[in-house]
Amino acid sequence: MLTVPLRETVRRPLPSHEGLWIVVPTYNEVESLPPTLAGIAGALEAFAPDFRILVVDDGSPDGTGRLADAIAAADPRVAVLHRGAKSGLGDAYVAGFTAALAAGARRVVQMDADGSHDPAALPALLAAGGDGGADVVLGSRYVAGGSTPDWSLRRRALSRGGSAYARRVLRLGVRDLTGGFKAWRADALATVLREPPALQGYGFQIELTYRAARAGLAIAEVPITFRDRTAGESKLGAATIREALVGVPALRRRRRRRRPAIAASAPSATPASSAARATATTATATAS
Ligand SMILES: Nc1nc2c(ncn2[C@@H]2O[C@H](COP(=O)(O)OP(=O)(O)O)[C@@H](O)[C@H]2O)c(=O)[nH]1
Ligand SMILES: [Mg+2]
Repeated sequence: MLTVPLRETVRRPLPSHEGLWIVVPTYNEVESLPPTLAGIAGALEAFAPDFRILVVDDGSPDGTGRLADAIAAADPRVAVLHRGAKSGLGDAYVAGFTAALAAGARRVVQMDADGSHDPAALPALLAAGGDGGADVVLGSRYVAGGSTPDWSLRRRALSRGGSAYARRVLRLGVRDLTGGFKAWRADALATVLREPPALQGYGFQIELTYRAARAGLAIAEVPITFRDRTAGESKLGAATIREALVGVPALRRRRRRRRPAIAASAPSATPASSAARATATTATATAS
């Protein structure tokens, strides 16, 4: 049994599982969470039935955390990480990723709880990665076959523009940089988490993919259909967009400043187990 190392996390042992973990962050998703969890279980039943789901809840006032506990009590494949307060999507993901890696994850999928990320795409995401496949697979709205059918032209232009901006500033070939439906090999995820990420919302999604590209990891994009949530409200608002606009150029500047240290110390590939230990240690150190 391993204990989640972050200070703001309720200290609870997370049962170890050396396999697939799906990390689902929640803030006020009481209506959306049950169908999302059921959808994940249904989609993986035939393809990868030995999975675990980690819900990372930031003390949702609407009771999402309590509901997740009730679901977890009835289903041993579901675990819940409770954080004391909402401190951003990036922080929630780092806590969830760290816990999943410490529990022995070999593959980690990140996905939203609000129904926008269709669990039916999980087999395709997983099939494109892992042994013999890419290190990180992105569910992509902006490759052939991907779509956002519920969005207005304005919303599409904003999202596409956001990805195009980050692609140009960071000189990446990836089409969908702001999405949050990704499947990671554990060692790749540990590599990008070696240092605490700087950004939280859309910027966090961009930052991790940028780090993967800089580390020389193989990135694949598979098409997804991104639907609008049907319940609850979006938590990623204008402030998150502003953070990304300012923060993305800073990612390049930060990298230029750190280049000598990175070149001297970082191997391009790290075994999963030692990388996971390094990540857990980093989280402990930064939280204390
Ligand atoms: N734990 C946690 N989850 C969050 C936070 N912000 C957003 N989320 C979750 O992250 C996912 C994506 O957020 P959402 O509001 O749907 O973003 P949008 O789709 O870009 O509007 C959803 O499952 C949210 O509940 C946060 O600060 N903490
Ligand atoms: Mg959403």
